[in-house]
Amino acid sequence: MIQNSELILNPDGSLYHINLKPENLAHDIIFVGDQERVSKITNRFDSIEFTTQKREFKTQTGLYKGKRLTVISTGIGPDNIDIVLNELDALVNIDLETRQPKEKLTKLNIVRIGTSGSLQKDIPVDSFVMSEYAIGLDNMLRSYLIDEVTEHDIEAAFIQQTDWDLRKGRPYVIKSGEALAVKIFSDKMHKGFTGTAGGFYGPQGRVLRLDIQDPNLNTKMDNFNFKGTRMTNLEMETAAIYGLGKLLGHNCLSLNAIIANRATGDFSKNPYEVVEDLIDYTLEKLIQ
Ligand code: R1P
Repeated sequence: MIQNSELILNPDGSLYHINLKPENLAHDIIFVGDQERVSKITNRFDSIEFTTQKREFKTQTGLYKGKRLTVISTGIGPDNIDIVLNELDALVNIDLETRQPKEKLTKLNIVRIGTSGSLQKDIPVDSFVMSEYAIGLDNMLRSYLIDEVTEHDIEAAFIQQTDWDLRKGRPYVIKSGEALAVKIFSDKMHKGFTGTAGGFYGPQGRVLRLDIQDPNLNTKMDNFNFKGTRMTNLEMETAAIYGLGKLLGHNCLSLNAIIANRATGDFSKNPYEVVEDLIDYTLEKLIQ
């Protein structure tokens, strides 16, 4: 039995941070970072059956062209992904009455619709990237037993090519699940190798007033190449979603609208429009 201190429920029986009960959740789920993006997606729904919000975690469940979907905002960063994915998994794979894991695994389909900065000139602003691989530079996943789900060769090449200082922790590489990638990929997207940073400024090489540990890290990441695979973009959630999703047995895929290009210095003239386009694209793919 999982103790009350470990699996925390609110007085109404919902999960502690996400405020959801099992009946509030569809098994096809869209993650967004920004809580304002939830209604941008559900505005397109035929109907909304449920809405809740606690802190940055806003959730709406409803029907889009007859398909039941849940949209949830995770806020920023891998630490929030740890909360959201564990609590969503508990909703379907732990009996909240007996506090025991269920015998039969329920797999969730989870697609992130995010925003990101490109590292490569030929992946311009206003394009879409589907992360085929993600590299976590953040350490969150290393609290779990991850050796079975990580890509050791790419990890080792990254550490060697970027001269990565292991005092910052050991980066981990995770491949996306096949099932959703096959369903959602098209020639409208770039396949990507996405870096997930544990912060926005120093961890992504931005210098404001503080010197950073490796001022050349971004150039090294731009030039990283493993058997033709280049790093395409940087954001703050994908590797954590892929890692926890694999460990817990869910199908996860991360899509990013490119709103900045760190190689050219460009920023999208209309970042909202490219996100709207990615929302339309993803919803149509999900109902096929
Ligand atoms: C940083 O501004 C945030 O934007 C990106 C990063 O991953 C980080 O969460 O994604 P979202 O727009 O999905 O939040």
